[in-house]
Amino acid sequence: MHLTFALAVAAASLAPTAFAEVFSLTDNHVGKDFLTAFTHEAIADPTHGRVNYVSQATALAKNLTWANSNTLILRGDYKTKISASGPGRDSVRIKSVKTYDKHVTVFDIKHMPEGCGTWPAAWETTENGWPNSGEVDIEPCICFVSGLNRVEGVNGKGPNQSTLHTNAYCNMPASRTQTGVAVSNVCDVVASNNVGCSVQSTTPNSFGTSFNANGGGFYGMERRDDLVKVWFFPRSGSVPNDLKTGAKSIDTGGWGTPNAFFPNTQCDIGGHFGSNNIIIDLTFCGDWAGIPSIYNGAGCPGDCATYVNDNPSAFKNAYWWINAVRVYT
Ligand SMILES: *[C@@H]1O[C@H](CO)[C@@H](O)[C@H](O)[C@H]1NC(C)=O
Ligand SMILES: CC(=O)N[C@H]1CO[C@H](CO)[C@@H](O)[C@@H]1O
Repeated sequence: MHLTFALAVAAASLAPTAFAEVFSLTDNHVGKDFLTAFTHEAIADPTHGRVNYVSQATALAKNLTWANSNTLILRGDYKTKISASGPGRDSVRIKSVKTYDKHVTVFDIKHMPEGCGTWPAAWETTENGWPNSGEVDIEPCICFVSGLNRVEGVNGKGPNQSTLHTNAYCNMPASRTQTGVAVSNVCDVVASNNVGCSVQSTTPNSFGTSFNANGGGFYGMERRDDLVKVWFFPRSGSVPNDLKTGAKSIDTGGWGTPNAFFPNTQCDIGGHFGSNNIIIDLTFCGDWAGIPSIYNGAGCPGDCATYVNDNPSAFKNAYWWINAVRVYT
């Protein structure tokens, strides 16, 4: 290409937004499509929750997974009292068959699991033979919907947050352009005692009961070799049109300042994350939501595992209602 022409084209394409990042729709997961494009992982929960992840056949038979042409529901059991000696409450964890490197994932979610002890998450990781290899207990994670359900009206911080979990040598700069508030800037799970580098959303209605009451919303996550960005848009607010409508092509340059921005200034993002699967799950208690100071600090009663075992009806609203998961590359 002639240099002057190339510069002119570059200048023209830069005109509408200074940092246009255009991606094309590759996978549009809606309704029954999830039953073939994702697998149910009937595994022991690596985060040690009070959960019994079941197979797809069991999930369909027990109506924990339900899909029609435009809706996917994933839920925890809310009918059965659980024996304290068993593995935990039945629930589901699904994983995309395909893996992705540079891409944008859009979640259109109408409802997420709520209630004390629930720990819902939508995230991406490279399982890499894990957990069967038995060696790796670190999941390098881009967790973009993850949080703690609190009792309405309980004071305190989030934590409704986006987090990177990595192996060694990955830090985030203290100052960066994002609307959320950085909680920790050390992404290495060993150095951060399994916390990772998380950014708490300051957008109201981004999680739990208030998210659900508001009709849910849209999460977008852009991953490139040099950065990860996460946006959240409440359904009732102003939502970028391409993201909202499932357009064939999207431009994250038009989505404004992200909630969370993870640059590569002190972290080789491309080197830390491989080809990722998308995972959606619902666990109970476990390594984070079950920590007594966190569980009780959220206004939840007694001991998390006992509460989950003994109170099935408390989990009636412990379900995901997913309109779509779209992947752009
Ligand atoms: C299964 O779950 C779906 C979605 O929540 C619900 O509409 C349906 O009534 C349930 N079916 C049965 C038999 O409970
Ligand atoms: C729904 C919810 O819990 N939102 C909270 C997310 O975290 C911020 C603090 O950063 C709170 O202000 C929100 O209320």
